[in-house]
Amino acid sequence: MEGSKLKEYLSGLPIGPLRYFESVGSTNDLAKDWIEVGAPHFSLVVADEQTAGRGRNGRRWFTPPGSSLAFSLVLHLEQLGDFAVSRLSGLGALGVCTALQDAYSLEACIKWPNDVLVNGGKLAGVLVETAWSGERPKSAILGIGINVAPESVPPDIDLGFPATSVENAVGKPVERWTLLREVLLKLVLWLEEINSPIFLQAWEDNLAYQNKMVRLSQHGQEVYKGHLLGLDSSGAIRLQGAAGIVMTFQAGGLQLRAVDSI
Ligand code: BT5
Repeated sequence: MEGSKLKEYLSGLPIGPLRYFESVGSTNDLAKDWIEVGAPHFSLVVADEQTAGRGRNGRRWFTPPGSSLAFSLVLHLEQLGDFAVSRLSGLGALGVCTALQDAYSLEACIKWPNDVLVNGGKLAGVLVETAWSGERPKSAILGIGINVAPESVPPDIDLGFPATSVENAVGKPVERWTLLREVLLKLVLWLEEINSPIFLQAWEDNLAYQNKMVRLSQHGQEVYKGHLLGLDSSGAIRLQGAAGIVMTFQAGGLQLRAVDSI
């Protein structure tokens, strides 16, 4: 039922085939399995519920049924340009952020590298994984989770950062398949620009904490503290630390926090 409704909502979009599941471990795993047997570029896996949804570095991503968006897009790397691989988490975050801005009038922003925030709360996360063919990366899996209804927000005890949902922010019910359509439309548009300076500028313009003091940490240990200057061409973050030294960091397992919110 939901599957055929979803097909209707997504009809006419320039994307590949769709697979919809009531409940899965992780949509990224199903996308990976599908790649093994020839998933075309822009194939889409959508699930109502994930029982083993994951974030970066083995962290968990909460996707209870009936309240969230959880989906994975298959992108074949030979179809993308030179810069694309390092910009894909930016693509996911920018797609969600600009869909929320343009279709729902929300003041959404991106907490580098992969979170979308509204009113200081995280309502979406992006997980990019790679499928290999022998020694070479062949495809990317762009996994996106969005909290739509308030029930999708995990209990505080599970969180290292405040969370919210699209409905909390909008103040009324939001049809999740309409939101998915809006996000996919943005992803298609931004993917066309992914190798251009326009993309990088948009990603940078939408960053949270610009010119603010932020802290990067890994496994709870501070790695660097400085003013957030922006991004380099690969999407690495540039911070100006004490004594004016500018350092650049790739996302890896790093977590970013505004210093005054710790
Ligand atoms: C992320 O990781 O934010 C990436 C999340 C990607 C989820 C999608 S859903 C479709 C696809 N299939 C998957 O299995 N994954 C992708 P990270 O930055 O590591 O954040 C994870 C942290 O966010 C957790 O440790 C929790 O503290 C918090 N968290 C978990 N679920 C959340 C939720 N629903 N809303 C807000 N925060 C959450």
